[in-house]
Amino acid sequence: MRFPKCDDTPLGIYPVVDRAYKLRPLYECGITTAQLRTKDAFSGQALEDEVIEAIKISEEFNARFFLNDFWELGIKHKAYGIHLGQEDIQKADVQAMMRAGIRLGISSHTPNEIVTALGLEPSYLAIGPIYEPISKKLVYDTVGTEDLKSWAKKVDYPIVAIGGITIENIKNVAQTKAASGIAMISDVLENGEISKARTTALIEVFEKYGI
Ligand code: 3NM
Repeated sequence: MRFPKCDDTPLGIYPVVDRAYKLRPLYECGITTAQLRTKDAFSGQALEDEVIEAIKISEEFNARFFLNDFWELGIKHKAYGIHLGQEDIQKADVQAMMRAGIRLGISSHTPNEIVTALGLEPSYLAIGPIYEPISKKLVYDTVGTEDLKSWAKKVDYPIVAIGGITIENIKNVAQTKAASGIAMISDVLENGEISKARTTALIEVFEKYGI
């Protein structure tokens, strides 16, 4: 049994934000997929409230909302999906997520990690870092667009490209036609807040050159 699909339209520009309130301006620009990745900023009830707010806003826009890490809260509040890293999938109750019918996206950085992720038959496979990440230091080599293309050819799952993708280089990633979604943290932001101008420009490039 595999995790549910993400419906037929490409995931598109896929911003990853640290606060729920940042979702609304993204959706107003036409973003249809987003992720909340709060890491250690919240815990307890504050975290749960943030998740509830994010899901509420996302439902208002009929958007595909993925919650990073906190899979139990995602199930409890019926998020569209959960996004987990390779270490998280070892610790999470994959069967519980499967039973809940929630979608699952998994990060991968190497061919071996792709094999591990695909063993769980996820809803999408994130591959990165395509370029040097701006907001996060990773120990992994950059993938680049050539490997993205060749890895994607071997994989029958939607791919999300992530890492160092900006308005300057997104065209190269979109033109690979390998990515259902192109994720980023930094380039939808200006001084830490959502820039509608940047977001709209990114969407335009995806629509012109992507799948
Ligand atoms: N995951 P920016 S790269 C959260 O390769 C994250 O798995 C990555 O941030 C991966 O768009 C990354 O600022 C950071 O480069 C993406």
